[in-house]
Formats: sequence, structure tokens, C-alpha cells
Amino acid sequence: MYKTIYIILLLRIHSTVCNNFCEAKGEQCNVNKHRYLLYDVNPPEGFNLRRDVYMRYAVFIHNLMKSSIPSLTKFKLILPPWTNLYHWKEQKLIQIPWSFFFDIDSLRKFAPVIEMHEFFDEIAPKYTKIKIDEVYVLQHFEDMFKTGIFEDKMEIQKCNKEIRTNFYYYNNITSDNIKCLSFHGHIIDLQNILKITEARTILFDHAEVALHNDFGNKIYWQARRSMRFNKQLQQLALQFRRKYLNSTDESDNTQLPEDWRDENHERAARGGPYLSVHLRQKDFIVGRPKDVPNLEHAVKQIKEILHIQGLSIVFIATDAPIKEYEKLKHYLKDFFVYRYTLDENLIDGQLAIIDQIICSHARYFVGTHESTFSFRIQEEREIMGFPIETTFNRLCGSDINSCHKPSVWKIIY
Ligand code: GFB
Repeated sequence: MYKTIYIILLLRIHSTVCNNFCEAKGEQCNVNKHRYLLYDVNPPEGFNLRRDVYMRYAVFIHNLMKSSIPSLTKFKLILPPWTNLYHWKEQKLIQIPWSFFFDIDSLRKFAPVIEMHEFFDEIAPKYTKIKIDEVYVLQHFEDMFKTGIFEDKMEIQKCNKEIRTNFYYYNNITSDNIKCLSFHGHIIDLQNILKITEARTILFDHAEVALHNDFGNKIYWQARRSMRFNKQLQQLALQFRRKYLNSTDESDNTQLPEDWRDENHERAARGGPYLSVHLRQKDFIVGRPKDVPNLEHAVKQIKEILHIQGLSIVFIATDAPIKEYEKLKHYLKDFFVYRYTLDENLIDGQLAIIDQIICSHARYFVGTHESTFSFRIQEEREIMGFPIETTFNRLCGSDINSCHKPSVWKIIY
């Protein structure tokens, strides 16, 4: 009896909040209406850091779904389209959906995410303009860097820099309500904003400013495991492995269940009989010679690893220009050297993913110091269950023969 009254009371309170919200907007009220969380990242950031920012917001939304506050459980996360990435050759590529790279159904098994075009369909099927209800441009507290005293807090302040007023390179996505939010802390603190607003669409720009809440724990790894690659890219990588690298999931013991939620934590992956190398060059070779090798020094290290591991096939993933790769191949002429170049119809980001998939299936992997591209390969290998010592390896910088190994980020179930 008391229970029934309590539930009715709760429903009443909820419906009043909802009515206020809908009426204020001049819309017909619908208690089931979704709310939308959008985010975007500092434009120069690369693909693999953006993947990390996605995970922060996916975990955030995943946790909101468990909230006891009904209005917080209505959020969907909008996947920000990929535009003009700094490292992509085709600089005019704009608004590429996530499905080009990832398996969206798999992402949805972790968090309620939708593509931007689905958001358009849901929120404004009849309109040509979208005005985001509230935009918060995250920025660092300038005084914290001056004083060196860092504490978790957030505050609406004057904008430190010029801000964007239309979003995702769409002229028709704007807002009349943009504020700069100085922020230091973890992403969970953003809940405080969502709790006090009834806005239906909220965008956090420069979303990378908010830090992980759950870095490296079970939830983090669930989000990471849900980031399965687009099936077509997986297939292309598999064909290449079969054709050139004598590698299949059956022989390598790298089969994963169809659904990431059925994965287990057995460490039994063997990998294909090849060494994979992620050799990050371009901006890395200029800025970090002590940590990133030039070609000659990379070759010396690759030969040593091939010798120690008893392997004769090497797969190279690199952003080096083709001429540099040809040089490297020449230096390694006593071995079988491969690079993925088969499909000219793929865009840079897709080629990069195929490189990552092939690297992740090798018997032994060596990457580049502090490259997020290499980190993501290490994570794939953790998911497949490779022995630690075949994964967390890096090339040493030019003329340095021995260097610290990368930190080991073990998977948690
Ligand atoms: O992925 P990413 O953020 O890794 O940026 P880092 C590097 C981009 O370069 C990739 C291309 O997304 C690819 O487009 N790329 C790098 C590669 N290595 C390869 C490769 O082996 N194969 C292919 N196909 N493409 C960060 C940048 O780079 O480094 C930041 O994101 C910043 O903006 C920082 O510059 C210093 O972590 O390596």
C-alpha cells in the first residue's frame, strides 16, 4: 500500500518536472523523450587520443544509465563525426561517421550511442537547423598552471580563447547559450551540471579536459572491449594475414566470441608467425629523437628481435612516406617484409585500423614510445590474451641500445 503511494508520488514528481521542461520549450510533452549528450575534442588531436576521449564519455553515459535520477537515465551519447584530422592526407574529409571504423552495434552493447545523422533524424527530422540548448566549452584554470596548485573544481569563467559557435563543421548546428567552463577534475563531476539543467541537448566542447574516472578498471575495459572494429575492415585484415603472413585466428588462437560480453580472460593467444612493428615517424621523429629511432636504428633493432624470436617475417605499420619504407625494406632484404597497401579505396583512418589489427595479431609486437596508436594495439592484444612480454615492447630512440619498457596496462575483467 505504502509502496504504491510512493510510486504514484514519484511518477507525479517526475511528470511535473517533465511537463515544465516540455512546456518551456513550447513542445508537446512526452515522458519518454530522450536527452542528448554531445561532445567534441580539440581539433588538432589525433584519432587514437579521440578514441580515449570517447571511452571517458561512454563510461560516463554507461554510469548515468544506472542513476536513480530518472532524467539522467534518458541520455544518449552522440558520436562526433570525424573531420579534417591533422594526420590524414585527404584533408577535405569531413563528417565521417563512426561506422566507417567501428561496429556500432557492439558500441551500443556498452552505452546508448547514436551517430550524428541518427541524432538529426530523432531531434529535427523536419528542420534544417539545430540549436543546442546548452554548450559548455571546457578549459583549464589558467591560475592552476601559474601557481602549480591543482584541485578539483569547476566554474563558469571568461573564455580563455576564441570559441567555436557552430559545431562539427556544420553551419546549421549552433547555440545561443555557450559558456566557458573552467574545469579541473574527473568526468563524473560533469554530472553536477546535468543534474541542475533540464536542457534536452547539451554539448561539452574540448571534452578531453575532463579526465577518466575509471582508468584501467573493469568498466574501462568493458568500454574498450566494446570498441570492435567495423566488420569489413576486420575481414580485409584477415585476408591479408592469410595471404601474406600465414596467420589465421584458428592457428594463432586469437578467436573472439561474436559478442564482446562473452569474452573470457584466458591468456592463450599465440599470434601469427611474424613480428609486427609500429614505427611512428613524421612529427615524432622531429620532436623526440631520444625516444624514437631513425630508420637505420629501427632496422638494427628489428633484426635483433627477429633473431631472438626466431622469426623471418615482419609486418611494418608506419606513417613514414613510401620512399622511407622502401629504404627500410631494402635494409631488411634478408627477411620477408610487408606493409598493407592493398586497397586504394580506403581512407587514411581505415588503413590505420587495418594496420592496427594486423599488428595486434602478431606473435611479437614492438611499438613506438608514447604513441597512442601503439597503445591501442597493446590493448587489442590484451583483449585477445597474448603473453605480456610479447606486447609491451618499444623501439629505443636513435643510437640508444637499451631503454625502459612501456608501462604494462593489464586487462581487468
Ligand atoms: O593515432 P594518433 O593519434 O597517434 O595519430 P599518436 C597518428 C595518426 O597518424 C594516426 C597516422 O591516426 C594515423 O592516421 N599513423 C600513425 C599511421 N602511425 C601509422 C601507421 O602505422 N599506419 C597508418 N596507416 N597510419 C599523437 C597525435 O599521435 O601524437 C597528437 O595524435 C600529437 O595529435 C601527439 O601529435 C604528439 O599518439 O602516435
